[in-house]
Parts: sequence; C-alpha cells; structure tokens
Amino acid sequence: LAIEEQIHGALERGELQVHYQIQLDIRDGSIMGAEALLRWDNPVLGIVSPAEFIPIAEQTGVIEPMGEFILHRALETALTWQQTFNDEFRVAINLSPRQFRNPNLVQLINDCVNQLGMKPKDLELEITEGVLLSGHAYTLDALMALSKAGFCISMDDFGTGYSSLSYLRTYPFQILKIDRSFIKDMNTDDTSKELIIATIEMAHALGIRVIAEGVETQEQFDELSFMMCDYAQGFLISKPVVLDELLKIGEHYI
Ligand code: G
Ligand code: G
Ligand code: NA
Ligand code: MN
Repeated sequence: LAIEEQIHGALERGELQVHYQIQLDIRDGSIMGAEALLRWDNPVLGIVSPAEFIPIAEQTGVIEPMGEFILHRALETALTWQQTFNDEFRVAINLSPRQFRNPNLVQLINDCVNQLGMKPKDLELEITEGVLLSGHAYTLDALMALSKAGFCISMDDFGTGYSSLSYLRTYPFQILKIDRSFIKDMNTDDTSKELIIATIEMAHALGIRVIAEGVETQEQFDELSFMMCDYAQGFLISKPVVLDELLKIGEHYI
C-alpha cells in the first residue's frame, strides 16, 4: 500500500533513475550494448526493487509515463555512447504487458527513435512470457510491426516459462536471453548445463542469437564461450551502473 501511495508522482519528483548493465560480445570481448534497468529511490520507502514496484506501476497505469521516460533516457544514453565510442552500441529496454495495451506503442517507440535521429537497430525490446501470456490482441501485431521496422525483439528469462518453444514459433525474436537460474547452476548441475547447450544450438539453428544472463564467474564465462554463446551479461562484467559509470567503463575498454 505504501508503494501505491508513493508511486504517484515518483517520476515528477525525480526519484526514478535508469541504470545500465553492459552486454559483452563473448567472441571478441567487445561491448555490444547495455540493458536499461529502472531504479526507484524514495524518501519514505528507500530503494525499491523494480520487481516490487513494476507490478504496481502496471496496475495503477503509471507504467505508461515511466515506460516513455526509460525509453527516452535509454536512447539518449545509446546516442551518447555511439558519439563517444562506437555506433554499433545498442540499448535494451524491458517492455511490460500493460504497455502493449496501448494501441500507440509502435508509434510512440518510432517517434522517440526518430526524434533523436536514431535507427531501430539501436534499440532492443525485451519481452517476458508475461507479455505474451497477457494475450492482448495488440501484442502480436505490435511485435510484428516493431520487428518489421527493424527493432530487435528479445525473449527475456528464457527457460522459466511454460511454453517458451511455441513462442519461438509465433513471435519474431532475434535474441534469446537464458535465465540466470540456469547459469547459476551450470557448473554444478549437469542438467542445467545440457539445457544451456541445447538452447544455444536450437537458437542458432533458428538464426537467433543468445545472451547468457547472470554470469558471475570466469569459469561460467569460459564455459559459455566454449558453448558458442554469443553474449554475456552479469556481475562478472559489470553490475548495473549509472550513465557516468557506464561511460567510464567504456573508456577503460578502449
Ligand atoms: O535489475 P533488477 O533486479 O532490479 O530487476 C528486477 C526486475 O525488474 C527484472 O525482471 C527487470 O527486467 C525488471 N525491470 C527493470 N527495469 C524495468 C523497466 O523499465 N520496465 C519493466 N517492465 N521491467 C523492468
Ligand atoms: O529479469 P531481468 O533479466 O531483466 O533481470 C535483470 C536482473 O538481474 C536485475 O535485477 C539485475 O540486477 C540482476 N542481475 C544482473 N546480473 C546479475 C548477476 O550476475 N547475478 C545476479 N544474481 N543478478 C544479476
Ligand atoms: Na530484462
Ligand atoms: Mn531476464
């Protein structure tokens, strides 16, 4: 209830920040992009995890302005990175089910990208099973339109849902993100390891690239490299950081 009270106006009060977590190209060690993650620092509640406030933001509808805020911020960050380092860098944002109930979602994303003089390839859109399960009529159409326009659509938290395979058949995913629970167990549990191997092989057969989430150790990284996994994201590379720190990481990589 306290979250519900405080979430109204959180954006206007400047309590929301965007952090960025680097995504590394495993093959050549270059920085491919970053995932934008919302952070909420409230004077009453302290730091609230998006896992707690996103569902409430969804119920109350404030996810709409929040979604636009993070989209704009994330694209500005990608532009700054491109102008400072290299223009292959792209940013990923998470879209929530409620955002797909907005019939103007595709237009809104296109407008924001155009406004900043950027290209659809500069933006990746992460979709969880929750978005697909919500089954809103606009969802498939919106994803098809976004994919056709050149945006990269990725399936988030892959492996944790109920029918991930049929989603790969229906929706235009270019990237699949293996859920971090599999990576966590890969060095101690043979089943997790075999599932990662099979997932990478299947994705590649479908022309889909793979990001391993939650990579925390060099051992995991080396193993994923051996398995031909494309990209890695996790505390081994960097935790989510503010823009200034992100740019510092960029300087050290050059
Ligand atoms: O990084 P962290 O543990 O705080 O993220 C918790 C969850 O919140 C993750 O599932 C992440 O995808 C989600 N999340 C973070 N930022 C956003 C956002 O801007 N929009 C949506 N829909 N989810 C987000
Ligand atoms: O659901 P999504 O994949 O968007 O969630 C991203 C979440 O994962 C964020 O909360 C982020 O802080 C967290 N995270 C990112 N890297 C790691 C990691 O290496 N280990 C763990 N335990 N969590 C991570
Ligand atoms: Na995500
Ligand atoms: Mn994820």
